[in-house]
Amino acid sequence: MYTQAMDTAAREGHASASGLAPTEREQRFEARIAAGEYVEPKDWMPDHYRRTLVRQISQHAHSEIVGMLPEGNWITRAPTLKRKAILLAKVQDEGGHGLYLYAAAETLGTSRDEMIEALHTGQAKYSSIFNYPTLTWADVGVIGWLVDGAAIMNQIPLCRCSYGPYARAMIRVCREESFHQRQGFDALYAMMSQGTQAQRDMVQDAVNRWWWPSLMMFGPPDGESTHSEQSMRWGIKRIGNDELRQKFIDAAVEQAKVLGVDLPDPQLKWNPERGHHDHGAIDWDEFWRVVGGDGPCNRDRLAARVRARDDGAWVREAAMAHARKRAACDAAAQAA
Ligand code: FAQ
Repeated sequence: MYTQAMDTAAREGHASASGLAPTEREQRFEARIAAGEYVEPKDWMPDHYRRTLVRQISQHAHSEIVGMLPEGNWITRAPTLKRKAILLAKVQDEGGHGLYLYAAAETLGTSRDEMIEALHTGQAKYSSIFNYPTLTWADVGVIGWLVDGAAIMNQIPLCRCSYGPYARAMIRVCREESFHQRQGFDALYAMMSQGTQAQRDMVQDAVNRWWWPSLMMFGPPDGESTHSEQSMRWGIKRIGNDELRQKFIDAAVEQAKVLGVDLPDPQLKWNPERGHHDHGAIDWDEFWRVVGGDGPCNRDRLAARVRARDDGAWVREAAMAHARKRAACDAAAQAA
């Protein structure tokens, strides 16, 4: 799907061999960005642009992979065959998204092994949201409705990201995420409209627990965001953290009315002057605590990923041994 461009050193050498002074190269690069052109793997790009993309895309990939764990916890306990089949497909999709994204990041000259090592040693981040537990079946529906809903809101603008492989990966990811959001809403709607009082209470409890962490998915307020300004200038991010969060809140309020659930924010109120909903204060201390590794499930999530890699080592070794044997057989057949 992607051109693998692991030849960073050669490319830098080629660029200086072109005789252009770095500033001229940078000006050309900035002009391409300003003209809305895509940057492709073999194009010259500033190191900082490359590093910013590897950071964001790899963190995004890690989020998809770690994000399989909270819902995966419910595959064996889904209430019906239909819900189980949907959940299996969804969790598999998230794994696929992780793989497209690792492939997109690899085009920038960083191997998947390096990125996974950075995740497992705690140097790379993944979305804070996946450090919360899925206590009931309603949590699975709420992840679809709110977490995938927030992910889509954040990811639609990434389809216009200035880096071509990331933008193209996001188009496919967003199509699948909208199915994910719909299935979550549908599961909740079934419980709210046809369920028992206990089921409706379970949905409300899940919404109460996931609402605020979902708002944190958009990152810190713009004023405290380390990367937003530069990433917006480079067309990596098209819309700031605060604006996206506000769009998500406005959409979710209407959806909550259809579902018949309350959002756990007494200050949530339509403001006709702003044309948006005002909302209560987000607990940024909690956000930074979770991002820093001290959320309810951080240790479990990382331990599960490390264990999966260790347990899968024999499969990778067997696949490599099989590939070597196959290549030797093919070579022998050709020589005969
Ligand atoms: N969690 O300067 P900014 C999904 C970090 S996919 C953890 O504003 P930036 C699908 C940030 O990295 C969900 N860390 O950063 C699914 C930076 O630290 P660094 C993931 C966070 O990059 C659904 C520092 O704070 N989506 O849900 C978070 O400009 C259901 C300062 O922040 C993406 O990754 C956070 N929430 O903006 C799967 C989308 N927020 O790197 C399974 C792509 C911020 O300097 C089930 N990413 N930080 O060490 C983005 O759009 C951006 O990276 C933001 C952050 C908006 C997340």
